[in-house]
Amino acid sequence: LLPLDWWKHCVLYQIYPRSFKDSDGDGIGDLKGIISELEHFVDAGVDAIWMSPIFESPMVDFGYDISNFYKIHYEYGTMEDFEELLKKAHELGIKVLLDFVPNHASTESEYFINSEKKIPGYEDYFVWADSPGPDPNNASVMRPPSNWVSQFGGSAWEWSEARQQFYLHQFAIEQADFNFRNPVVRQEMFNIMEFWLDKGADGFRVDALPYLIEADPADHNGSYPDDPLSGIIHFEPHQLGYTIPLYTKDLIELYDIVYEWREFVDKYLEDHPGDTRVLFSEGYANVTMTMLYYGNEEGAVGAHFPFNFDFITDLSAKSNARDFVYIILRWLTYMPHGGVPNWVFGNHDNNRMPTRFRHNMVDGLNSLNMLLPGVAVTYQGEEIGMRDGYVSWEDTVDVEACNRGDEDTYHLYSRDPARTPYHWNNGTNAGFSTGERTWLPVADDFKEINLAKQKEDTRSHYKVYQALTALRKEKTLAYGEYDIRALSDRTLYLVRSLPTHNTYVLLFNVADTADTVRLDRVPHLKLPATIYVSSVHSNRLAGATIDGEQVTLQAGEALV
Ligand code: TEU
Repeated sequence: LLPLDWWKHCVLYQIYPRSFKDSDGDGIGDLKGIISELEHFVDAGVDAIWMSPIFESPMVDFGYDISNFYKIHYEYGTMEDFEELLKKAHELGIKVLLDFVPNHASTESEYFINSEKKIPGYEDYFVWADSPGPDPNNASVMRPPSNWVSQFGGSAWEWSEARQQFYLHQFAIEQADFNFRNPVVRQEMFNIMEFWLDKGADGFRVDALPYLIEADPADHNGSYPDDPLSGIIHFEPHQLGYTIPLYTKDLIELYDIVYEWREFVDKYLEDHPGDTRVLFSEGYANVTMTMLYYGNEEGAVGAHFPFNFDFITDLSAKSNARDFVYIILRWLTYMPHGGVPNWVFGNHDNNRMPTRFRHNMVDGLNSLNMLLPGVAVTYQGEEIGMRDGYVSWEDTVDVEACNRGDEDTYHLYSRDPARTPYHWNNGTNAGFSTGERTWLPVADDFKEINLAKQKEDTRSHYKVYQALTALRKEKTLAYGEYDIRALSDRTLYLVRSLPTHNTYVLLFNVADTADTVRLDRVPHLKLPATIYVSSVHSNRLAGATIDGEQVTLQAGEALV
């Protein structure tokens, strides 16, 4: 068994810096806060962290609107802080990945300011387009070039008085889409990556890739083609869902750009022998388009892996064991040969894992994550089972919720509940900040659900998480075969086996009622079997043995 490169079997932890740990009492998380808690990752058994953007930003989309790609945002700290974070993390053996946001820049960036003024070299930095003329019903309003819709609601085109043209923004108005048909822009992306690789970053999570490139007017008689209407009649024009994003998302040309970036990183590594830097791509797309991020049939290589969001998009509390098995096998069978799989259960854009599923599934879902082959991804708080926080309309700050929702509907869109501060302990602001106000309210269940308490309790989600990350050091979990199947509508098994090594079996009842299953249907399971990990609410303790032909699992119970 050859040693695996670090990223192929790591536990990857997402930090949302604004909500992780505040060191200076302003109610906003920062780099010094992260530095002060680096030991947490060692204790939890995490191998690598990726941080949502920490770069200079007006914070319209909390860092995803970058005004300077080469600077640390002042609320988060300084370049010295970042260098210290990197150094200390590396000393502890933890890899550090940054968020690379290539699709767009803040309208307050030099790029955009210069482009709007048509400063030579910047004219075509963004997707600029003429208006087909004034609105017939309102002559003071210019008609947009096409019916394209922004992800955050409204038209994807915004009029610039200064330039007397529209610019494209697939996200907020303040996030202008770069023009990837411009070689100067393509070069600038290399420059940005090189800058952070030189600093020592171990790689990037690459943001919003499906939106990188749009239809070229040159292919459509010189104008931007309308996206087809979706046929769903209750959507208003310029509302998300009104159109099918045929000309704005998943365009085949975008993959060449991803392959170009991989080539760039691999070239960079030729001068750094023995080193590995990685690209993990982010994008919500169907399975075929997602798999193309790995590479194509012609042999081009892309991201080290595309994030797998299937547990977020295709499974929920309503799913049965067969749904789980189907969704897991779909990734593993569509994945190109030799690819590294990964599993994401939550992030800063979606409701938290225990809220989307059931509270009693936390340990089972973490067990599944850790026992499946490949990379286990954890969003901050999943290791202690943090649930969505309640954020009132008055406290809502997410641009998507504010644009698309109102007092009655904002909760359908708001990403704030998944972004409330981390629960360190039962003290002021859950130990997140000593400040009077935090940027988002702390969830009110922090006294029951917090790290300090779970470290003390004899049984807790955190202790289960630690046992699981420790188990991943076993060769079987890194190199073994997998076999996954539903034993009933409620219970699934996952077997990991490797000749001459221990076999590990996960039994997981995903339903909200108890289930009794026969163990003779689980391949490789030899009885009596020792329990390594059991969910917090299980009647069985780690160290106990299972004998007998059948076993009854409580709702949500999992046993390894
Ligand atoms: O999200 C990209 C993305 O695909 C969005 O559609 C996302 O799913 C949506 O906002 C969820 O409501 C990335 C970031 O993760 C997100 O936080 C940013 O807002 C977005 O890019 C723009 O940079």
